[in-house]
Amino acid sequence: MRDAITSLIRTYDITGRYLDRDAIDSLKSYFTSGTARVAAAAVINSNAASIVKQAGSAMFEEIPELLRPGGMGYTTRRYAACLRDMDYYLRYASYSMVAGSYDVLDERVLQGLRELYNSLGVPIGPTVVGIQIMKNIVKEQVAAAGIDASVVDGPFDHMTRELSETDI
Ligand SMILES: CCC1=C(C)/C(=C/C2=NC(=C\c3[nH]c(/C=C4\NC(=O)[C@H](C)[C@H]4CC)c(C)c3CCC(=O)O)/C(CCC(=O)O)=C2C)NC1=O
Repeated sequence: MRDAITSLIRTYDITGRYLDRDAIDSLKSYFTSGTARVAAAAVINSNAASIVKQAGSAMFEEIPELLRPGGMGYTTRRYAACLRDMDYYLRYASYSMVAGSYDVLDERVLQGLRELYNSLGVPIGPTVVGIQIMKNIVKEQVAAAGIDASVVDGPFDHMTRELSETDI
């Protein structure tokens, strides 16, 4: 599992290069956005339970078929499993935001997730809707705390992109 800095150093070390202009620019942007990324993570941390609950309700409201017999939100067990998954997505998104890297998401969350959901019969489309709703709730709260909310997009959009990608 790597953060922005360890990834960068690894890339340069492999070819034995000093940190060039590009490297310095990306380090600068990592440090410049650092305060906002950490502050946004703190907002997530203090509101995680309500963010997950709110995003889950909004997703089920938008896609009510999920709650009908045969749907993947039907029965309290499935409903709870879904919210638990949403909680994973939120928590790992906060790690990724702080790390300035998607590596933690790729390694801990996304690897094999599509295959798993397919084998369980959990639909990907609604999951992506849920992740995007959660992103918007987080952005609102982060902006309301006076923090630059643009730091929130990356991890949620990365999960969405990776989940949506279809195999040939
Ligand atoms: C940290 C990495 C990690 C992830 C991501 C993870 C996901 C994960 N979600 C699961 C199940 C599940 N996930 C859902 C999710 C949903 N139902 C819906 O209607 C929605 C579309 C969606 C929520 C957004 C459901 C319903 C199940 C239970 C499926 C079943 O057993 O019938 C399972 C099967 C085992 C279990 O039920 O606990 C795993 C492993 N586990 C992990 O360790």
